[in-house]
Amino acid sequence: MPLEASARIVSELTSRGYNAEREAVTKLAAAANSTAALERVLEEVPEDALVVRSAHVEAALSTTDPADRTDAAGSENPPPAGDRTPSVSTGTTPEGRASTGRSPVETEGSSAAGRSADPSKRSVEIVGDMTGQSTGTGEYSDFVSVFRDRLDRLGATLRSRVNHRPASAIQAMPGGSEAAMVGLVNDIRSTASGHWLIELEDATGTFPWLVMKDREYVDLVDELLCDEVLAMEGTLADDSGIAFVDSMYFPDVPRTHEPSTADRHVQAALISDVHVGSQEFMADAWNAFTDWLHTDQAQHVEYMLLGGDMVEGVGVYPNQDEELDIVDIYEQYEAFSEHLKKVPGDIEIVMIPGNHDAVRLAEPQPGFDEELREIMSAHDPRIVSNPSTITLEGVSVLMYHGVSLDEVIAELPEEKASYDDPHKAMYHLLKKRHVAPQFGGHTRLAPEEKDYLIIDEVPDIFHTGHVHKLGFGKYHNVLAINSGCWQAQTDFQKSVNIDPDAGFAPIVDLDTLDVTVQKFS
Ligand code: D5M
Ligand code: FE
Ligand code: ZN
Repeated sequence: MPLEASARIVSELTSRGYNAEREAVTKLAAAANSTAALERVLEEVPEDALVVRSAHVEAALSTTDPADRTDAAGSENPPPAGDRTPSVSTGTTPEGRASTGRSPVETEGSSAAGRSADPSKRSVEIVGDMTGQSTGTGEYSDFVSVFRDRLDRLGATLRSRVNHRPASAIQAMPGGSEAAMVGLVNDIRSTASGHWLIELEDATGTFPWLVMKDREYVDLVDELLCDEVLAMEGTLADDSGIAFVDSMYFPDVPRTHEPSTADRHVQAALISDVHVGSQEFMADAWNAFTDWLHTDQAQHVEYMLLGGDMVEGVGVYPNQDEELDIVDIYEQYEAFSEHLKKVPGDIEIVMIPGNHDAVRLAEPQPGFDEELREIMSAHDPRIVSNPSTITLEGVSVLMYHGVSLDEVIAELPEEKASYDDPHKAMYHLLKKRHVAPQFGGHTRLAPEEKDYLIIDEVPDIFHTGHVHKLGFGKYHNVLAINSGCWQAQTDFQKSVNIDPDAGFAPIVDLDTLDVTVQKFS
């Protein structure tokens, strides 16, 4: 397909307020007089339509002069109408759709350009979304509940692995006994002699565990974060006031985890941190990306996941206003929505908010409110909470914006977590089975009755953004992928030497979980 023509069509449609399906654009681009065809479509498209679909183009072209029809139709052997891939709706509602009560996407015949996308095969299921579930009032009792829930649920697997006792019972055991405890890390201190004292807390109290500097486990101490849940096993000192650690256990992902894959070759673009409204938003790179999505090379990309920071927001960081291109938050979302319209209308979009978005900052962050959903409605994205778990054709994806990664990177040694290898920082979150273990640092937590930040089920893909660095790898067969961004280096980032990976789109094959990276900058 002539990319230039389709890019022009997409931008024309967008400027008139329409989102378009790839097939619709392909058909328009292939028309002998695509400008006239476009005008015709715009005249005929129903008034309430937000998306220009292939059927609209077909209808408009069929009523025009044959010269305006597609080149294929004018060629020597036009395919008889009956031989085309039928433009059908199968009548069956794909599973995921049924569960969300939305109507199935209109299905279209395959295009002249040979698009193989069959919308009836698509399925998006939203498994975890806490939007509308928030019960937290910010009272002290909520903090007690959320940590109790964390210890109960994350401790469950650990309790089956060690012969654990509550803190209060351990204090009463005779010196020299073997003991084990499941608890939240309350404090981590080094002792004068270079050993490590880790205080674990459970519902009955706290107990100190000593990791000797010459033990093999000492290497694990530098990856511990306050408030994470783990189990320790060891021997009580003579006075039973402390225990010497022999082993540590983490909730972790089993090494045997076997990820699910899609039954057909289909791809998802995993991106984040668009930052529309910032002077550094890279409109050219974004346009190159959305133009690419309209090409045959991207024909298998049927899903797009957006991991937060759609817009730059206002008042997120000190002096941020000096680098704003759009100062009004609603106008930022309107501009973002225009950019989203350039994404082919037949790509399913799922998005979560980030720390620059106009939702509460404390995590879990509910999905956007009605007013913002309305602004972004043209492409009809599914808007869910940060974090959320979704399933794409059987492949489960845990989406989390990633603010806690700053913390993991700050607290852990360079070789275990760094901005250059953001996926390695993600591995630690998987090992802790929690997206934001540490309370009271960078990451703000909203106490709820339930801990929505626990990684309950092992995902097949873990998708984050936030640190503006591209990186991916596998941890116990889970694909961890951090998306990079669409914002060039800001003054702040320059001052702290953050060199963002901007203008990249990692594309995941859902049938193999292989990743390819497309560069647009
Ligand atoms: O965050 C992008 C990355 O840059 C993330 O790692 C945090 C860091 N960052 C950016 N600006 C600041 C300020 N002002 N203070 C601390 N850390 C910052 P993003 O969420 O896109 O701003
Ligand atoms: Fe960001
Ligand atoms: Zn962010």
